[in-house]
Amino acid sequence: MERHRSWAEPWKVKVVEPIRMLTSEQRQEALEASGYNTFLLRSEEVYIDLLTDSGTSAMSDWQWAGMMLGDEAYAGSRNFYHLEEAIQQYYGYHYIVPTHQGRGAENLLSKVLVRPGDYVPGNMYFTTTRLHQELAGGTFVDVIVPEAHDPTYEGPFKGNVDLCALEELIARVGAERIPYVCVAGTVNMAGGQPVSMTNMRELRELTARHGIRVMLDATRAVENAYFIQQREPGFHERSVAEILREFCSYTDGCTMSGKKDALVNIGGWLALNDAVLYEEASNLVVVYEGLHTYGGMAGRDMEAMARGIVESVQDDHMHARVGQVEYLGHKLIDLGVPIVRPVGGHAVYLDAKAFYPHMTQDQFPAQALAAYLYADSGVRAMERGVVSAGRDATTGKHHYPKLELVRLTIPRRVYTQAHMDIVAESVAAVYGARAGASGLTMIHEPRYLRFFQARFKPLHTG
Ligand code: P61
Repeated sequence: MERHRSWAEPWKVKVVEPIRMLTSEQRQEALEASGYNTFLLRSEEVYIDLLTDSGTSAMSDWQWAGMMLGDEAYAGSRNFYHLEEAIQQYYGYHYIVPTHQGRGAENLLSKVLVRPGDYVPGNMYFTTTRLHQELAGGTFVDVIVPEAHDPTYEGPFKGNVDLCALEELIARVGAERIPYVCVAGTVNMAGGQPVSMTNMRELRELTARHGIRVMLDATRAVENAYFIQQREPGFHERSVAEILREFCSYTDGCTMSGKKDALVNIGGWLALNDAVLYEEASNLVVVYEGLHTYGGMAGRDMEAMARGIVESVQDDHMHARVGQVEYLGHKLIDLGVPIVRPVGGHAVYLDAKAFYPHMTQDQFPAQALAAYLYADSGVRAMERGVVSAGRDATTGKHHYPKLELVRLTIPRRVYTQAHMDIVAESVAAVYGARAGASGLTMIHEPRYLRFFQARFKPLHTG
């Protein structure tokens, strides 16, 4: 492609789904009925849905065609073997255990490897990942580079593992208490920030010296590979597919939510290179998910995911996908709105602390900001701050993350540039009205993953 020209998505639209914006009064009512939690809105009440990129992508005609080729046999479906081949070819792992989605794989991995009293270092927590580690008796330890916690710092690889912090942990607790290092690329809670290939190579070298495994959260590893291609010296001429293969080669297995990179509405997997661990996981999967050749998915779902993997590693797809996120991010930067820098792979993250410096974190500024945004335009976003961080498993106190963010998550191949413009206008309007904004108080707090179902009310009305 000629670099000086504008670029566009490498597809055209074949099927459309109507959307509509409710009136301002209706949106206010919906917000109250949902306890100021965007997870509790009905999707029909939403105009532009940027809650998540999980399971919300548009499938291609080739994927839909594959849905008609579902082999719905209970055991040994041909679609499982297609999926297995695609994962082996593009990610490079030997053994595949299918699961209904990412957390199913996290459950299996934690049950197989984490023992009470263990420590699981990771490049920033992720909600479901950490919970499964804790439920298995482990303690998560954050070993991401410190700049990941600074929304204004413009580093190319803010998802990197802090190798010194990891060395210190190993020295403190002993390698035998660390079943694996959990590396996510990109890092969701840090703003969709990538990990460099250099960091992965060094991590591999360090952990090999101590006999510690590395497990990848591969949910957005293709987006991570795209950033390596764009930002890391020596990778510009290599394809996203090649980079992904090398990246995974420094790890011993992965958990995967196919609902993101792999362009499907449901599905996931656990991949392992070790035959003994695989034996155990493929036995456990029949307890929690389904037989080891479907793991909770229909045959057609596995076919769609096998095809989605092939499409996801195409350079032009990734260019358009991340390009759209960057388009929205740079538009907001130009409007003077504080966002996490640099712009991430799957979402633009608003810095709620910078929006509302007059609120304490106990007033849930990001939760409030997501509510104001919905009230303004029907755009649905997600809180990624103190509510998402939950409580410390031992002390029971709130975690107070440095990042108090609202995530505007872009589904793949779903919205147009015009939708992004509408979103930017609405965010700018909410930013303009920031001085008059007030916080929330939590009136219902579920025990696990509270952010999904918690309810709030305004601290002040009017
Ligand atoms: C998301 F608010 N992500 O970003 P599952 N690892 C990673 C993920 O991003 C991920 C999973 C594992 C979602 C859905 C979601 O706190 C939340 O297929 C890096 O969702 O089980 C999921 O994969 C788990 C939203 C999950 C959340 C947890 O929107």
